[in-house]
Parts: sequence; structure tokens; C-alpha cells
Amino acid sequence: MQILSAIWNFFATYILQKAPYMVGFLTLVGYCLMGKKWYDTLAGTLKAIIGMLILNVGSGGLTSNFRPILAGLKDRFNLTACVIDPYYGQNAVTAGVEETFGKGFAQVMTLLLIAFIVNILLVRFNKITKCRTLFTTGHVQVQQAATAYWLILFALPSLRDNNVALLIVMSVILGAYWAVGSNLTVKPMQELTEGAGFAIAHQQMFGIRLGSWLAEKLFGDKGGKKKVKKVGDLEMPGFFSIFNENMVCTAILMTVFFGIIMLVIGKPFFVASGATKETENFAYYIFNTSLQFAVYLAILQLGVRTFVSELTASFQGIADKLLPASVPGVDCAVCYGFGDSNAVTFGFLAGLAGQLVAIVTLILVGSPTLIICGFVPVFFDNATIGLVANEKGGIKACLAIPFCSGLIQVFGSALIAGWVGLANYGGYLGMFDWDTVWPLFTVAMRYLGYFGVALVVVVLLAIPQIEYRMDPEGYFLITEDYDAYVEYKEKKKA
Ligand code: ASC
Repeated sequence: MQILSAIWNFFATYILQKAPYMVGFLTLVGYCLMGKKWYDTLAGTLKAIIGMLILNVGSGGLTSNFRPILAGLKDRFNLTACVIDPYYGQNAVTAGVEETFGKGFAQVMTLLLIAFIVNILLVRFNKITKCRTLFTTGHVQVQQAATAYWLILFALPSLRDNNVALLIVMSVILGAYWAVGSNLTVKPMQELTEGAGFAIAHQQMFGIRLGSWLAEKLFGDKGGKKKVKKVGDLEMPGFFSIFNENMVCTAILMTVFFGIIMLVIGKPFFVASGATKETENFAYYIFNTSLQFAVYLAILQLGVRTFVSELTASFQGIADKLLPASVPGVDCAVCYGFGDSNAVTFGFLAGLAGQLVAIVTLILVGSPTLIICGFVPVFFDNATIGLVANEKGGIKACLAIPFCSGLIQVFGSALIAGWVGLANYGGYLGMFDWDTVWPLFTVAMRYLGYFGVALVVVVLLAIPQIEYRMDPEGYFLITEDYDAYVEYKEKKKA
């Protein structure tokens, strides 16, 4: 018994909660189920793990490159505020949950596991549930489980002393959110990647679907009547052509953008915080820091290419044997290798503009909760939403929709983090879905109690049903055989 529990603890700590090893484990299981040769299985598993580790170097580097700048804004303008960033959000829950609700943080992991099982079951029975996607992004699951734990404890005070009820409510809602949310991204992702066979399991899944839908409705080609100009079609004269190169474009835009912010913050702050030295040339420091964004983005993309091919290939093994008609839900950065690559930068900058407008508005109206933008929401949410918006509605959609998403991220976070008390601990998850659908869930549960819980679950589970009914023939075909799906769509149009 003791040995079993030790094995389980090891598994939970070093595999389930560590995204690279979780992905490696899934790859291993998939290849084993497919009956691959041992050396192919070993190589594929290692590539999946290493690819994810490379991706982490990229996204970690982006995040840490941005942090001193954020800290500078906070320090120079004396803003004591709530940073919207998943890592700050997780810290805030850890720091405050004992004091606020008299509950420890450790329970979050058990809840996470059970929610994951709910996700598996929903996919296993997808003939009934119509859920086609398994959420595999481990680090995001931890961040979301932490925040959901707080929101649910806040909304339903009676659960604070009732562990069984807490377990049921949280795992059902979170598990359903994972299954239904990632399922919503199947269509936009299959269309963007022309059938690469993955969905997004991240923090803006409703945002992706909504962005794609709005882009088509507001900026789309109106059934072929209008020509949509995409970011990739931009014929930029002369020196503008350098913007068509992702690496160069990122480097230039970052230098201009962060150059201004860093100049405003001023050298003394960066010297005092240890980011640079008094003797170092400040212009050099600004330029070099700005270029690091392009470096880390390139690293991130390499990591993605390395692991995504392994994971999707092996997932075929799992899907065929255990989870029929399903695809893996993966990190949002995975889709940056598809579509118009500059759309990532355009979406990011439009989202940043939206966030800055919203932050200035909060300052002007004297909001009690001031939001500081974190890199993860501003970049990963808006880049992803911009990419899918560009696909359907072109450059206008790629700018307008992420701009609105930037506004929503700041206003939504300010409202929810202030209301539930997470702002007192300096951070909130802050990603799109957690500024929109989760606050709505919280309101429903807070004011309607268990009826609110039931309402949330019913609404979530109804979403794939509605989507299925809108296109019963294409619904599973889009994941099972994309070429056949395209053919079927064309036939339907004609
Ligand atoms: C998140 C988070 C990250 C990034 C990363 C994007 O939500 O916690 O580290 O987005 O997953 O690739």
C-alpha cells in the first residue's frame, strides 16, 4: 500500500503536474498502443519532452524579459496593483487561500486530477456528449484549478466545510470547462492549420471561438462576395517588406514599443533593480532587451515544431484505442506556426493597445483595483485571437478583435479580482476566459447557489450539443478526415 502511494505521489508530482513529462507520457502511451518499435517510441517520447522543454525556455524567457519592465511601471508610477498573469494569479491563491477561506492549497491537486478524469469521461462517451478534445496543458491546468478553487470557495461559502461537495462541484465544472472549451477550438484550429489535428487547451478557448466567429460575421468575405485582405497579403512598400519576416518584425516592433516604455521608466530604475549596470550604455541595454523578445519567440517556435508532430502522431494511438474521434488540446503557442505569422505580432500589439487604453481609463475613473498588464495574457491571448481573426476577417479583424479583447481583459480582471478579493494578494489569472465566462459562472453560483452550479454545468454541456446539431455530418468528420470534410463542405456550398 505504501509503495503504491509512493508511486502515485511520484506520478502526480513529476508527471501529471509537469507539462513536458505529461506530454511525454501521453506520447509514450500512444506509441505503445500503436505498437511502435521500442526505439521509435523512445525517440518520439524524448522529442516530445525536449520540444516542450524548449517551448518552456521560450515562453519563460519572454515572460522574464518583460517582468523588470512591468516592475518599473509599477515602481516609477507608484502603482500598487493587481498583475494579470497566470503565475501571479497562482501565487495570489497560494498566498491568500488559507487566510481567506481557511483552506490549504494542496487540495487543488486532487481536484485537478478528478477534473481531468471528468474530461476523459466526457471524451470517452463522446457519442453522447459530443466532446472531442482532451486538455493536455499541465501548467495551465494547475493555474486554472487554483483560480477555480478560489472562485468556487468564494461563490459557495457552504462548501468551505464540505469537502465532498466541493470536490464534486469543482471537478464537474472544471472538467466540463476543459472538455467543452477546447472542443470549441476544433473548428477554428482545423481551418487555420488545414487539418493538423489538434485543438487549443489554454485560457482563451471561448475567446478563440468568439473571435473567429465575430471576424467572419463582421469582417468576413460574405460568402465570397467581398475580398478580405489578410495580414499575409499586405503589400508593404520598400522598407516595410522587412515586416513580413517574423523575426525582424518582432525585433523592430518590440524595440520601438518597449524602447519608449523603458525610456519613460528611466535608467535609474533598471540599475537599482539590478537589470543593468550604471556603467552599461542605456541605449544598448534597451536594444538588447528588445531583441530578446525575438530570440525567445524563435526558440518557442522551434520547441513547438519539435513536440507537436510527436504528440499528434501518438495521440492517434490513444484516440483510436481509448478515445475514439478525439484530438489533443495543446498550448496556444502551437498554432503560431500556422497562418500568417505576422498576425501573431499584430494581434499582440492591438491587444496591448486595448489593455493600455483600459488601464488609463481605470486610472482616470479612480478604480479601486488597478490592473498591471502581464505578458502572458497580453501576448498569448491576443496573438492567438488575432491569428484566428485574421484567418476569417483579415487585417481589420486581426486588429479590432484583439483590441477589444485587451479592453475586456483589463476591465474584466479589475471587476472579478476586486470582487472576489484576489486583488488583495497582488495577482489574478487574467486570461480572456477568466475575465468573461468564469466571472459569469461565479456570479451564477454566488447568487443562485446550487441552482447556479446546475445552470453552469447544463449550459456548458449544451454547447457541444448545439454545435453538433448545427452540422451533424461535418462535426466528427472535421477531426477524423479533414480532406473529406473540406470536400463535403464544398459540395454543400454548391
Ligand atoms: C500561459 C502560461 C504560460 C503561457 C504558455 C504559452 O497561460 O502559464 O506559461 O501561457 O503556456 O505558451
